[in-house]
Amino acid sequence: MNEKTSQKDLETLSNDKSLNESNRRDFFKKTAAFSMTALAGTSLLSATDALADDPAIMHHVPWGQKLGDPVTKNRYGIPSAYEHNNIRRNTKLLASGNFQASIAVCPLHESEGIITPNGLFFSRSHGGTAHIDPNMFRLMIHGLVEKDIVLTLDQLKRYPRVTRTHFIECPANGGQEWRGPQFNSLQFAKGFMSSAEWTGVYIKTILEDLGLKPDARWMLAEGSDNSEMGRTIPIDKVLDDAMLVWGQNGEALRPEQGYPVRLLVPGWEGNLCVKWLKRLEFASEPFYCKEETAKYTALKKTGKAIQHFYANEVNSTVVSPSPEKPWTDLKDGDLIEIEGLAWSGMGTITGVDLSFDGGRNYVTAHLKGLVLPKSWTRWSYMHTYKKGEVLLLTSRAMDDAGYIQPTVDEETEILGVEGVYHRNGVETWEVTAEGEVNHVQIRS
Ligand SMILES: Nc1nc2c(c(=O)[nH]1)N[C@H]1C(S)=C(S)[C@@H](COP(=O)(O)O)O[C@H]1N2
Ligand SMILES: [Mo]
Repeated sequence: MNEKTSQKDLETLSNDKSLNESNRRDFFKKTAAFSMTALAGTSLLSATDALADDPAIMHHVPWGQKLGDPVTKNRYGIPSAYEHNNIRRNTKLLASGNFQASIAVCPLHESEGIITPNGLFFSRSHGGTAHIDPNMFRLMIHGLVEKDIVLTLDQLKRYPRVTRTHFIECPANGGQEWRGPQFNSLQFAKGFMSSAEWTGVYIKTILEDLGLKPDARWMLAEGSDNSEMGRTIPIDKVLDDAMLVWGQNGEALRPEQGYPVRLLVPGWEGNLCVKWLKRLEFASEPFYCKEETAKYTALKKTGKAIQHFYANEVNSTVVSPSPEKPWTDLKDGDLIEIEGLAWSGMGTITGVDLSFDGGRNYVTAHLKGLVLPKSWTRWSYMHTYKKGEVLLLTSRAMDDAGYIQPTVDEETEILGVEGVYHRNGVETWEVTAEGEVNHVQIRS
């Protein structure tokens, strides 16, 4: 079909009003049948009649009147220009002095499903993003192993690979909000995390090959970036499910995620997932005495601190509505889907409750799609909107380790408000009479 004939055919089609109208009637008939069976008579879109004279359906649309771009235009595809607002964001408030040692938060309000596109993955680095030539990559594995080794990337990739879906969450996610809401934004309040399908090798597989000495109790992982970040991880976790990963959502890791290889410690604090990895050392003692290593502690109300604080506890948030996705366009009687995410670094999400009154009463939400261990789990609840209603939307998740998210009071009773890390008390969005959504904190 050449340009002329296709154009002519399309013109004939779009000028034939009767054809268009009968197509539309068919469409509405089908839609009506769907909503009656699936939604038992309630109206999903009370405003469907607004489509009747819509020029976008009545007239020949501009993008159909000429040939589109050749498929070779973007050899590496990019999102539609209309999606330009779906971006990572930064603020001076979160930058430690400059935008190299900084954080770029994930646009969770635009997230779909349980995977973050690589270009939107939350990024935290203490010394900026390093760009490493994969030919220059070396990984040294030494200490309490039978055989010390220095691997190239190709050698590392010869180990049998596994692919797993896990989130990475900075333990400071929500850490600004101990005393109350700081950000009227889902992206800034909860966006210190993202999720991907990671490909790499279990460290236990490498250790079976090299031989781990029986007195090895700790593993130090060190990065080659400007911050040379080092973290110490107990051997039980290393031998359970820690991985060295080079694949992120079906392609190589992004530079911001530690290209070419990072450590992945599923479910545990994001800072342990050392990026731009260069060294693993096994030892009988933890490495805290060494200057280059650090660990995050949590100061309790009693003045004592929790020293070993690794897994990210069960957590959840409402994604839609949110301050960025308000309900200002809804009409009375509209059926609307409330969606959210739940996650736990200790296991698999077993359920999510949703409250409309700030946590006094709860209904059961429905878990959608894949429900995987140490992964984001998407949940949903269908709600009939009443114009002018004022709601306090609070979600509460549970995991198969037996934990349930605490109330804000339960959490601060134990941990006080001086800390930064491991906040997992329930989060609340206030929906105003106008459908605006605000971040609030409910204390009893
Ligand atoms: N080498 C190195 N690894 C690092 C960091 C770093 O600054 N340097 N930041 C850590 C922190 S604090 C977090 S929360 C995670 C963030 O991973 P991401 O940037 O892929 O989201 O990486 C961790 N790994
Ligand atoms: Mo972090």
